[in-house]
Amino acid sequence: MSERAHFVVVANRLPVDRVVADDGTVDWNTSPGGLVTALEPVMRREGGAWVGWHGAPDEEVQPFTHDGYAIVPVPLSSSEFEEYYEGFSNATLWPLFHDTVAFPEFHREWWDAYLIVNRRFAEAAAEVAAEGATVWVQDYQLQLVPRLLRELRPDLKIGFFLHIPFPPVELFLQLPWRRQILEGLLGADLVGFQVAGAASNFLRLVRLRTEHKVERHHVQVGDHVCRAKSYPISIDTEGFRELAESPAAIAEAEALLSDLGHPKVVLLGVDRLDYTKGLRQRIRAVGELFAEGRLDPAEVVFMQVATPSRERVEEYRRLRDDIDLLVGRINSEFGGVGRPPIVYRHAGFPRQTMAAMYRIADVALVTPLRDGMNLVAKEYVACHPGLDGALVLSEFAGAARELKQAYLVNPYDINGMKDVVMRAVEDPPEERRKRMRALQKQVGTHTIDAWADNFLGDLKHYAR
Ligand code: ADQ
Repeated sequence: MSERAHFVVVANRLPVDRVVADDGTVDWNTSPGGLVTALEPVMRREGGAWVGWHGAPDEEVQPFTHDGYAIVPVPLSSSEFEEYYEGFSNATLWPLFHDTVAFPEFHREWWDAYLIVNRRFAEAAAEVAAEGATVWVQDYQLQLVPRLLRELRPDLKIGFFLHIPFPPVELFLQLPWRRQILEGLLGADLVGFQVAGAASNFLRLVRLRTEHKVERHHVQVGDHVCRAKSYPISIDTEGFRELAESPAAIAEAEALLSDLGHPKVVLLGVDRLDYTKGLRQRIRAVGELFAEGRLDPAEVVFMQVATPSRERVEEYRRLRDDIDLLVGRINSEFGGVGRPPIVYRHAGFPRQTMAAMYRIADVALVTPLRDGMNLVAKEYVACHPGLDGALVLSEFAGAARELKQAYLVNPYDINGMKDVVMRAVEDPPEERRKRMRALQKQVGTHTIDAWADNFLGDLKHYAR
């Protein structure tokens, strides 16, 4: 690739998936997702490049152009995939940054791989970025990149956004490589977090554990200033709304309702199958409501869909088995002869099917134990422009900071959660509509485009 890019995104994964046709020809499809949709217009406008892994270990793929911007694949070996991605990213950082809801594992070889891979990403970005370009690094897999990149290319404007929570000081300090991670992030001109509390956790750590001078949200790092602020991510609200109102989604919703036997009440859970999402607690709570007769299995169905995720990591395998067991037990005890009270699918679905499911759900149960933001909560709201529907939302999701009129729950408090679910089911329509109206307003005005514009606007302003 001869031309250099003025806007570079660096993320663990590329925004494209490889598809091989029957005749062997290779093509790349844009992977669905809000981030890609939001950043593509900026990419095209500014002559962009996306640096990331293409998803196949032990394979080199040459850079190419896709939809008007450059795709720059970074190779990973199988052992790097195991140690940098499954290991350090997903079995050390992920649980540690989510309040240690699972036990984080610390292995020195994993750290070594994390460092090597972060350096490779930084080098790839340094090579493709034009003089003075803006580079936006994404997420916990690449926290060392800002500093490594600044060392290579001090002319760049470097932004970083963390999609997951940033833990409180007491937990972060467990990390043997805590100092390197902090310095890695401080290489950026702007570090964005989902919520204000995460930015203050970070600043508090910088104050306690480094010698850099901190003043409000500024840190003086050598001759540059790093700022830490919150930028709550959102969704393509209008896109979801239109999809949910489309004839195809409406038809799909009706077919779904008929498959379910036209229940009076549909409860819905939609998650990646991850132990942070609070599935065990949620299923137990709903199971008890069925057991106690507070929900009638003849009238109420709980539909839970869970996308397969990180299936080679031990904790995730255990979770999958636990959920299968829990759902099976409840269904065998409380089901009639017709459909079971819990309809559970371990699968991913196309966006239109998601919109159909959101549409028919009278109550969405979004009850993570800890979540950076949680987009499902916002997608559900976007799909209820008619103001029907009710959102039960964990206090521990970043989204709870904005969606204050949801039915908020503490997912660790099973009895409390059961009462709130019942309230969401039984509240008079006016109360439900009042809440949904407020949620609609929030999600309607705070979209993913606004999120990207705010972050990039601030980055350009600060990094002059
Ligand atoms: P995730 O942990 O993946 O994201 P979330 O924000 O809920 O969590 O996003 C999940 C996405 O996957 C949603 O867009 C949802 O529609 C989709 N999805 C879930 N189950 C699905 C299924 N069965 N079929 C198809 N699609 C499904 C991380 C952080 C979050 C943060 C986001 C964005 O953990 O806290 O909100 O990044 O920053």
